[in-house]
Amino acid sequence: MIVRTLDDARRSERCVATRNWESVRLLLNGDRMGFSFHITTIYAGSETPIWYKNHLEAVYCMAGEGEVEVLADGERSRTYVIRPGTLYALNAHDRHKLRATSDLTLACVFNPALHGKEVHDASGAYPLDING
Ligand code: 9YT
Repeated sequence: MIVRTLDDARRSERCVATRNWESVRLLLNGDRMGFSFHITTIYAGSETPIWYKNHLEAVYCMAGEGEVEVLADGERSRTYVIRPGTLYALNAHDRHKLRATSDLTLACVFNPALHGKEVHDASGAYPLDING
């Protein structure tokens, strides 16, 4: 069994921060669960373009408020409000923009699992394999 706390993980290498967000990666590829599990804070006022070409992600909002705009080529974009209790799943590797009105606290699951150090590349993706 694996037992970890958010506080301990936040003080460890499992915490990765960028200009727009901080993510505490509680379960990673090395844990051999088949997915990774993160508690992510998206900072108030930020807008993050994301396009997970190599991963599927499910996101559940626990606190805060914001919106996700799904950008489909050749189609009109759609915008969904995110508030506590909302789940969105990027089941089609959907290109999207994530905006936070207030700090958003999100539980995120990635398949395949992240290795640990990933940050978005110029297109908004994470690479499939990195050392970390
Ligand atoms: C919702 C989302 O994808 N935010 C970016 C960070 C990501 N959750 C991560 O790497 O943990």
